[in-house]
Amino acid sequence: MKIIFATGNENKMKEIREIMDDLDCEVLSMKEAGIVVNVEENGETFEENAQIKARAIAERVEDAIVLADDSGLEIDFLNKEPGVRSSRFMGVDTSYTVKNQHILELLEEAEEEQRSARFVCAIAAILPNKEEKIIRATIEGQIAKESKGEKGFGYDPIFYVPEFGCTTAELSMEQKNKISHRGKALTQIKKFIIEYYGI
Ligand code: ITT
Repeated sequence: MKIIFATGNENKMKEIREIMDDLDCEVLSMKEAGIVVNVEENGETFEENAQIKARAIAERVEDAIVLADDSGLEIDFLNKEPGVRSSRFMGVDTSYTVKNQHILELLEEAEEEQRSARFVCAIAAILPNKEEKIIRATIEGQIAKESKGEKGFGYDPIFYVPEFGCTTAELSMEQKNKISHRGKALTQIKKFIIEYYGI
């Protein structure tokens, strides 16, 4: 069985491969599957955008499970921004060093109890028979006082997880996948695929 992941984000792809590693499936990125498509993510929710991406790819393939991830960071102090616009926040070409620094400045006056935030991930799955499933998962945390850690990607250096006493950029990929929004959503999708195909 082939699984095609509808993402152009190499960092997501690394996490996804690790989570799907024990499935008896070939996991391919869009690029590896030879699919070039520019999808406009104009949905208002993570679920809608995940579905838009998955459908755009599923239209172009046969006999494969198509998965898509739409994710982002909701910061309560900023009225849940950047949310679905997380990758477009301050422009897609702006570095995360700059984006993260800007967020730290926006929250400079925020007290600890005002710094709550969460990563959200919606994964859409489309089976070869076109049956669809969408799962949402989150991880709760806080916006850190300063940027820390070199691992992960995107907003990880400013996302502090109180239970671990560090940011998600300080966790190994294995540790992050156990507790993260993406890890939790994909684990549920994996169960769905296993039940469906017995693989
Ligand atoms: P695709 O649409 O091609 O999958 P993308 O990077 O544009 O790639 P999204 O539209 O889902 O993906 O945007 C998600 C953004 O949210 C991502 O670029 C990061 O900035 C942020 N994000 C999501 N998950 C994250 C994580 O685990 N750690 C840090 N930042 C994350």
